Amino acid sequence: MSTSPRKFKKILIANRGEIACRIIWTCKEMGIRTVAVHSDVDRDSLHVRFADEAACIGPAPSAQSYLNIPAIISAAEIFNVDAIHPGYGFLAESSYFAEICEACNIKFIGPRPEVIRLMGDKVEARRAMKEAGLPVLPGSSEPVTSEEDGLKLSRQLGFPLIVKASAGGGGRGMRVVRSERELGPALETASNEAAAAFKDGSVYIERYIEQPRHIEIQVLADEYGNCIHLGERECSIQRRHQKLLEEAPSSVLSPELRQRMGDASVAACQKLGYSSAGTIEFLLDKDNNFSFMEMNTRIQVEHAVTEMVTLADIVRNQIRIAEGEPLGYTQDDLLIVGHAIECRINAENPVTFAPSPGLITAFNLPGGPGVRVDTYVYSGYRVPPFYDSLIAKVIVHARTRELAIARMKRALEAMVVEGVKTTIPLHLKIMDDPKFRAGDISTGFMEDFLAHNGAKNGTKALAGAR
Ligand code: MV4
Repeated sequence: MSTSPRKFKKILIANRGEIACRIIWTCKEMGIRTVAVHSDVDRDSLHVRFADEAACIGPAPSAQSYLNIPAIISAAEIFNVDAIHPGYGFLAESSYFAEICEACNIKFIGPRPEVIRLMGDKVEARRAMKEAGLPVLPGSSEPVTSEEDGLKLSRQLGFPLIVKASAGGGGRGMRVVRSERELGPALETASNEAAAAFKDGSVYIERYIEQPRHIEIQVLADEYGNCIHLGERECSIQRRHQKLLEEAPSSVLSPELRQRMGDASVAACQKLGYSSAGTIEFLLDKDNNFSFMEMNTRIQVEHAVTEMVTLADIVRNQIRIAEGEPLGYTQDDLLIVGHAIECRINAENPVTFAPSPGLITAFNLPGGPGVRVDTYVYSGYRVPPFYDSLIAKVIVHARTRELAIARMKRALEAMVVEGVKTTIPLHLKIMDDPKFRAGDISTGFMEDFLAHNGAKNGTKALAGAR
């Protein structure tokens, strides 16, 4: 293996919030200096205080700050950084931004721009992953451009089907179709939604899986073709395509199925020439058949549960890989120990999910054995209304799932956030839910849960939870 041609002395973090802090923590441990960038309203965020240097890159709206490529590159040039870590969201999956970094001789901490672009086009990603040996759901190999083409395809596939936006992801521009007469209108509305949201109205069709589980495999790949997986995350508990809590490992994956999904993911990444951390999302049907859904080419919010059960530092690995270091260990070096759960603490009304920005008047973090909190807020901090409402992640690790649930309950009970509403009461209710406790979950879980505990029926149960 060749020795490292690059060594980073200074990294700019092109992000905000808890993930910016998370990246800075690892940089400190690695002896790498950090540059924070921030908008006008983020001056008092912890990522600005923790970084060695900081630059204001624009006003509050992210289009003028955290998405402002010229301002970010200018800061990178002025502070003379070696690399940029994009975090998640914002520019993390912009192949254009990755290309600009490259052109400016600043290392983008992530995969090659071509791979980011490929995975951003869901029709192309399906094709590439199928070719690379991953099971994909029966469906179209090209965008569907007419009702006629759609009907032809539906006669091969049968119903139900799903129409998805090729430029989509995260659930926008999707329509489930249960009969021939629904197909035309579904193609039309999905395409219009996609055109409005992504400036690209291309849509495609797949067989629809009812109540699947969302299981994703974390991979790490270096620039020399070495690749390993760090097992799976169970991400089925979400509402409107926003994940609420994640776990590792999944209670339904046998060691044998984990190995099959992991090995297939690793082989696919090697065929793609993937490098850096990445996540392959799968749908798991009732019979535990897995199918490729999407690949995320960034670090994810929920990476922490994988870190807990593997003892890996995923950010550190991303940085080492970007420096040109070989991975340095193999699949056999990896052990998955115990069970981890992450609850996303959002500044939101736990019943209506309406954002609840404002001044945090009191804040206490839980601690004790097996508890990790990733956050960027503190008592006296004002949560701005301009960005994502995630203010903290509470992650617990314990020997078993049952112990992890007990640990999460006592951690959430010890956590104090006053001044803004949070999703803590919702998570406490989920921890007590019999189906959740039995591991009986799917992507339909939250809908059922909210029908019993949510705005319509159980408002009091949730509102009174604290
Ligand atoms: C599906 C599906 C069932 N069958 N595709 C939702 C987000 C986007 N990434 C893809 N999604 C889905 N695709 C087929 N062929 C069900 C979903 C889906 C879903 C997936 C993961 C987590 C939560 C979900 C909630 C509703 C629908």
